[in-house]
Amino acid sequence: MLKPITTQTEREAYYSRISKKHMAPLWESLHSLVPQYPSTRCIPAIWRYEDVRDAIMESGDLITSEEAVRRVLILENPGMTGEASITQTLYAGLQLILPGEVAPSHRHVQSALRFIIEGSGAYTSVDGERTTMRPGDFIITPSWTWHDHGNISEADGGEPVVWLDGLDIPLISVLDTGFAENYPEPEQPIIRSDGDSYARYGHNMVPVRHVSKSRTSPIFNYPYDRSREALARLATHSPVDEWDGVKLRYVDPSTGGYAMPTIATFMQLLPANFRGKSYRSTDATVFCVVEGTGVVNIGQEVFEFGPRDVFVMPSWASISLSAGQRDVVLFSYSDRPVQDALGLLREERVP
Ligand code: 1HN
Repeated sequence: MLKPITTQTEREAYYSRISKKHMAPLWESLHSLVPQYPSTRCIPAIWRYEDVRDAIMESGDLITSEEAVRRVLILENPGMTGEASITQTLYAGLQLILPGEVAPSHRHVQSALRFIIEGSGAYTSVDGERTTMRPGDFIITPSWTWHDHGNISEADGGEPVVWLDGLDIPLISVLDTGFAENYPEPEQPIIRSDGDSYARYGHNMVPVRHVSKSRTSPIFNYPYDRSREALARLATHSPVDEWDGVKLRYVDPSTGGYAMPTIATFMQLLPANFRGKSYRSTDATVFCVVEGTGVVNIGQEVFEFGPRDVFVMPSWASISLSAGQRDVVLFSYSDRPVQDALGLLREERVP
């Protein structure tokens, strides 16, 4: 015989009693815990460089990079205010370093990428090697490596330099695997000359007895002119993908795998007047415009973009990219290596 159905009031009284024992009824939240498709708090958003540049430069009068440790304005996803997240797993920020400044050396478990946006004179040191930061360069700070940044003096031609930082901060936070420490000096000692890693690993060759010890690429600066040249050649001499234009993935040349273990990075070219078809993917992606102007449709949003703008595509939101009268070049990053490794990645292209 069926028991009489309880009333909502009786159920709520029961929920309240069990909450004191740190228990809750699964049946009230089952649908949101196991969504039919990704339902994220991450929303499409754009940071237009012309709207944010003044605030970034103003931060240079507010605090030194020494005091701030890192003078960065976090790009907060408007759906996740206060969480230092641009997507569920990734962080983005715009960092400023002025001529003559040093951002002191430290290391942490979080992996970082730098994508240089403007200015000249800045350099970053990673694990005993220094590299000059130039606009369009993609630079890696691997997990648990000492890193500090600096800028030459104004007299030597140093300018304010701004770059986009991408880190796996929310991912490391959800896994509770974060450790960090400061280096005893502001700058670490330099033990290899500028360009050493690139000479060893950046020319389709590796040192004869090289064995990969790290999960991160041994190249730590992928210079823009090389990436740009490859894209230009492919756009001119071969058919262009109808969704992506010409899109290349940065690799660890010693394995062919992703350049970073938790973050995938890409550079793509949309030929002038390209009208990209629509696709969606579970790897929420951050884009940074390098060259050209265009339009991106993300979900219900339409954003016009230009050089140095940053925009974000949430998981499973439809996206299509279009170029204006000139070729567009876009850098992008996502947590694709993590989804790939765990068999979670899904993509769909609208024909
Ligand atoms: C960090 O170490 C850097 O080294 C940039 O430049 C941004 C955001 C959160 C935590 C550490 C850097 C960061 C960061």
